[in-house]
Amino acid sequence: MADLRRLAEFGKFGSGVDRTAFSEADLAARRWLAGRMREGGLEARIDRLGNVCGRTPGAARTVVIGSHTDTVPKGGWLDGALGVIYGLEVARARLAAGTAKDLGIEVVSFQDEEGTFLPFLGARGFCGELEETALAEAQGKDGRSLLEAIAQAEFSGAPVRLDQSRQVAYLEAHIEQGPRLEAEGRRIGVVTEIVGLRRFRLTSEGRADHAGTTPMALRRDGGAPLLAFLARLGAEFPVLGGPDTVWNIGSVALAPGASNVVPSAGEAVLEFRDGDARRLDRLEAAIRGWVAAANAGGDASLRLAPIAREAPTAMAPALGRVIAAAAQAHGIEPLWLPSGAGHDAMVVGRYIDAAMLFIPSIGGRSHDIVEDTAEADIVLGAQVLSDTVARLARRDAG
Ligand code: HGY
Ligand code: MN
Ligand code: MN
Repeated sequence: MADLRRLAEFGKFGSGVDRTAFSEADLAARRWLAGRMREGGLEARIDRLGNVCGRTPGAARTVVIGSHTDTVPKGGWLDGALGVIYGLEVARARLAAGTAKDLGIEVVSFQDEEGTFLPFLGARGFCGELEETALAEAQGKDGRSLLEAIAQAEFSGAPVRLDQSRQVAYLEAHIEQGPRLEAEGRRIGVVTEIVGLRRFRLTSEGRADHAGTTPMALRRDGGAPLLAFLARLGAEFPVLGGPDTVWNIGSVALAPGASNVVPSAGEAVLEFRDGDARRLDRLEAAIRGWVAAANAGGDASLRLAPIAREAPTAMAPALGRVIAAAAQAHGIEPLWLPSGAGHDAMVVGRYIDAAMLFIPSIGGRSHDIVEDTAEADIVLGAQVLSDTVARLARRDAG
């Protein structure tokens, strides 16, 4: 709890934190974390991308316990931080008990899970699926390119990488960030799958003109077609989507952004998520069709550029059952549920067995400074994760 609270001081923003990837607060938090790992007896490093890894020395086989310490703007104190500090605590506990030499721990804080520059940057680098072109194209919201941010951070540790000859599993604990555990009175969740996601940048171009003198028929409004598209999305997605489809228009901007200037351009960022990849395909086909139809009329010039595309990812059922058994040993019947939020586990889980443990979020709130979880639930989650590793160690030895 002390380490979680200390981590929340980096980028503190009211009751939450603002610690977006590669911000000063994020870099300071990563350096602090590496120091805390070393103080706990782990071998720690920070790689060029900003991934922090601490490894208990000596074991031939390890479990990777990870999550992220970057946050969304004005986010909560537990999203990501919880899973990383759990990993640190489990590693220290195993070192203290002398069990870390049987099955070691690699604790990882992945960089930019939240996509300030590139969603799942660190987890992708870990899995070896980052292409230099993607790195070179990524831009942050603070005006820097990703490559500039990486260069300014000056991290130079050896790459934190997947190694299936050593790493037997990936575990990620996280707050649920939704209402289900609380509503059903359950203290532990085991994730079945992480839903798929598609995210796009929609841009439109027009021409700036005087908003008072230019007749409507002569305008090339850079905002109106974009807003019409967004209105159509709001009207048609409830019909096209399934019962669990969610969508979000998270950012909209018009340039130059003055009441008396016809917009010269517009930009929006939108995303939708569902556990069914075919449904995601249908929704994508629909919005591509709307763009084509709007542009065919000749008045609009809309462009849709993909930013992120994540397939739904199943967690390893056998590994989930180990978490469930560890919870049951505490007298807790866990709830099996899908995750509507993306997690580093959805990238790593494509390569090695991965499982996620959830603990409740008060009021289901997250991605906001009000995000919180009862301390007793935070502590219970750490115990269940620690017991999960102990069970894996017995299985590994047997
Ligand atoms: O966007 C997400 O689902 C996650 O919080 N990164
Ligand atoms: Mn998040
Ligand atoms: Mn998270």
